[in-house]
Amino acid sequence: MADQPHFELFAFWRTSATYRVRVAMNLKGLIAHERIVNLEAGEQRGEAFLKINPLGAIPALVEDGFPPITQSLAILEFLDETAPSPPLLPPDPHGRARVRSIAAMLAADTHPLITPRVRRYLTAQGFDDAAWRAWQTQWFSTGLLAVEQRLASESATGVYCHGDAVTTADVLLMSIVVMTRIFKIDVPGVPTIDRIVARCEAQEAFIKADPMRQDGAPQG
Ligand SMILES: N[C@@H](CCC(=O)N[C@@H](CS)C(=O)NCC(=O)O)C(=O)O
Repeated sequence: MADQPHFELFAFWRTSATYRVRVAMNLKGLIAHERIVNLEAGEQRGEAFLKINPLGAIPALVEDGFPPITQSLAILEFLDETAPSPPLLPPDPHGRARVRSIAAMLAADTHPLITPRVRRYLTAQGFDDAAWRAWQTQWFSTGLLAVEQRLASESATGVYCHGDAVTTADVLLMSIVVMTRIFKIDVPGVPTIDRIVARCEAQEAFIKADPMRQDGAPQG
């Protein structure tokens, strides 16, 4: 796209929060030059990156001439305001509140518990691989089962999490589901989520954002 702003996205192949930005940009036909922050090498804690985000977490989106935007939900809202088509939020306040609420269940109450910084802390407290795996299973399941309960029971659920168009809630849902796959964590008993995921993952914007298709992902 010739007349879009020049964006740099601080990213890593496997991250849930970066995946959200990749999907949103794909949906809106935007591109970003990716700057790799290797989480496995601890680059998020290096002096250079801490100037971008003192929390030491990606993504960060930088538009030429502006300060970095951190926090994937803030980035999604920024993209939605500056490139409104297709919208990621419904037109009505009640619908927007519902989508933001479902998104926050995953972005605020699920994902932070399974980040590398939490793993590092728990490992230092004596967690071994099995304990970490049980921890991941616990928090992925808690978040996804709660979202399933809402999606299965609320009339606003449609083909997607909210009605029949992709919203931020679907982007967040997929960002958690792709992580369960990478970590091989099974969360059974989520038929509504399974149906929505099948719909999303048939779309180019989600396919292109698949972590396994990003630079640096393991091959084969
Ligand atoms: N709430 C933040 C979460 C950012 C975050 O935790 N990113 C992870 C990757 S998905 C990260 O960079 N973690 C580095 C670490 O935990 O050391 C957002 O939505 O952007």
